[in-house]
Amino acid sequence: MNVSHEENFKLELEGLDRKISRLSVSTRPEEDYVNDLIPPVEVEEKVGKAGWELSRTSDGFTVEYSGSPVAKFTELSEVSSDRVDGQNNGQWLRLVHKLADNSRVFGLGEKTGYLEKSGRVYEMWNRDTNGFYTHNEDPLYSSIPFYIVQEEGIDQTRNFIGVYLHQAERSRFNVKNGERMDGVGITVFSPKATLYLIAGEEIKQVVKGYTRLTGKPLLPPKWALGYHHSKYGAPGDREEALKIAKDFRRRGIPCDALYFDIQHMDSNKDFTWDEARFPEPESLIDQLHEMDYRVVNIVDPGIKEEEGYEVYDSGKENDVFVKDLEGEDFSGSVWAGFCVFPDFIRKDARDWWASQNEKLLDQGVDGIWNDMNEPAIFFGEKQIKRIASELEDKISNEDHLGLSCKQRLASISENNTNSMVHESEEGEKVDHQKVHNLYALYEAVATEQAFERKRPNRRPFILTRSGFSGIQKYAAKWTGDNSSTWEHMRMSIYMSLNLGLSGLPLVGPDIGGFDGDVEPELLTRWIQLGSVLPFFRNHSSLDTTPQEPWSFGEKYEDINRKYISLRYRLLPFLYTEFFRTHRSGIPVMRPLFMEFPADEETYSVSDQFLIGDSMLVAPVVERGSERRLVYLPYEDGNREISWLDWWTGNRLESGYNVLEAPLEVMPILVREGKGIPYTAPVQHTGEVRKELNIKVNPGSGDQKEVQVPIYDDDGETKGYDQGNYFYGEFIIEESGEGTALELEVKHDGYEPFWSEIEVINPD
Ligand code: MIG
Repeated sequence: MNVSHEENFKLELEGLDRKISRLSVSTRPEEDYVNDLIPPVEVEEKVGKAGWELSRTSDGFTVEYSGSPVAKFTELSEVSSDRVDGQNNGQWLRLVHKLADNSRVFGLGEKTGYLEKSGRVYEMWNRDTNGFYTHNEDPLYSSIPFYIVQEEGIDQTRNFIGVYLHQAERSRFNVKNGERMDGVGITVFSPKATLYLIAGEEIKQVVKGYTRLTGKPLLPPKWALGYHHSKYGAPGDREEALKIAKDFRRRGIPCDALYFDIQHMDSNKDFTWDEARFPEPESLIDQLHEMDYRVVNIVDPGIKEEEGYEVYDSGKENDVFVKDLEGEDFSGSVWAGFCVFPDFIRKDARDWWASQNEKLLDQGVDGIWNDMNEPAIFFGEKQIKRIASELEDKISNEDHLGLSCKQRLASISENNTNSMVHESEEGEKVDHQKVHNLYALYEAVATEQAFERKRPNRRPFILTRSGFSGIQKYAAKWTGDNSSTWEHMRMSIYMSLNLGLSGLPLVGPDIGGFDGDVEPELLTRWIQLGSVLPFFRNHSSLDTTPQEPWSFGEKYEDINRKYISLRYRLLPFLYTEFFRTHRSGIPVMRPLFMEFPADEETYSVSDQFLIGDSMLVAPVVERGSERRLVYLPYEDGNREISWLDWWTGNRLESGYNVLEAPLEVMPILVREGKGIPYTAPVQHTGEVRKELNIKVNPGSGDQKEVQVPIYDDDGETKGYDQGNYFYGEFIIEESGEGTALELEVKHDGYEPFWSEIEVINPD
């Protein structure tokens, strides 16, 4: 290992505004980084230094804002090593963001584990685990190199600092490991590091700042917030598709979207349908539309190498595929067999990809589901041939295959994208390492382009597995191949919260679990949880026990129906929250400490959460459990407030409470001073009820006024961008004379859905 020190670096600090600055650290400053393909930040550059200063210290440097330290860095070094990572021999840039002992670290995107991130190393490298993942698996499908530090601040106030590493290369974050690491160790496989520092008095401001840099989250079409149903392997044919569709309606279980996984294709080839099983797909989609369903089709990036397959031929002709080291099309094995991969980094390849996706939109498909886009490849064709011949050599020269062979075989999937070579817009070669983490992001850009061309005034729906910072502008994300275990259900809470904290709010797990057979109780508890998660899709793997809401008999079906219906009843609330998130970047699903930062106890609660700032949810995550210990936060750190039980109308007080939670109950509480707008049940988001209920908790104290925000628009078009939406706030006052309701209209560009309002105050 060979280390060069700080003196050899160029350091630059630029203030973008009062809250955000950019710190650039580089070696070989003369180098021209033409291959930087990461999308630029969205905040205008060089707004002016505005009080930001960089000062050298004996062991590093400090970033200051108007004379007060914001972040301290040490151990700036360039590490050239072949030990840091077998695949990336060469120069790693390293520095340590020093933190005080009592600091906390949050964020880092799609990560397992508790919300507070100390004690582990997290890697940014989009990766498919080839099957379900474990509780401490790392890395996973997407990369968001952004973390948030909470530290006692300079003015004795609590301070939050966000750090966004604006580099797409492989990077690692070693977070507070006792004496071994007294801060966040940042290592990036690049000769430079660009870090955005985002200061805020509250964590919300930091997340907001991060989404100013990387883009505000999309406003989903209303149907994307309904219940979605999916299974790998099903529907296997046209009849089964129609049967599932009818079953939901017949049983009165609401549902908005049905998914077609790879089984719908002809031999797993993108943009095809198996003609025998799915004749006339347009007419099938029409029929599903008539029953008020939306259809979402899976698309994998790998294109089967097969002459005569239109998509392959056209891609070949347009020369859009990623190359290998020899300059030929890179070939790797995935579901369809040996495949080639569009070079989404290039604009012409994206245009081409958009035109392929347009075919699905022409058939009437409503949403596109991007799987395998890390990209996940089982093995490269040349890679496996090389290994095979090596092994053959060994077999003929030795009588047994040793450890090195075993390791070589084990590393196949880790190394399979190593020999991919991309091309920049200027036609220069770009090493895959530099753009690996951007592959799915640029695929989403291309997919959105197809929607833009075909349905310019409609909001697109893209569901992605992989992604990078910025993906929140384009896609919803699910958390990949989990399994049907209680542990995974718990993990799905932390992971969804963590993604929200990292600027990606429209997220959710495979409800019921992907891998393995679900048990009835787990499915029900998970559907309860899903009913309030931002993205609510039931999905499971091939040949696993069916996990339809009715799969386990009436007792479970009734409870499942109740919670899927609850989802739909809550849509006025959820949709309002999504609009607010779209504007602010502050996630819909929030950890307790985001709303109650002064209440110390909230920092240790990972399995409860808030929707918006008003609804607290405490899902039951233990098998056989019929009670739930629930922590209800104090306002401002110590002010006791009342919390309204959604189901019983009882009022509880701040602190620990034990709630009855038999199988049909997932505890939900309404914060004092807040209210939740909801409607009567519907079967899909297109069905509109004219009554609006508002469940309020005016509390018992002096504060008797409740403010309830409400948003509505047509749910489909981009008209909201031109002002075609309604936004207002109900002001509800409780007094001896009864309930007074007022609607303060803040934006009046759309006729909202209700004609009757009922305030429900359980007292
Ligand atoms: O592992 O398309 O994560 O949701 O059902 C197989 C089949 C590839 C992985 C996805 C999963 C999907 C499955 N895919």
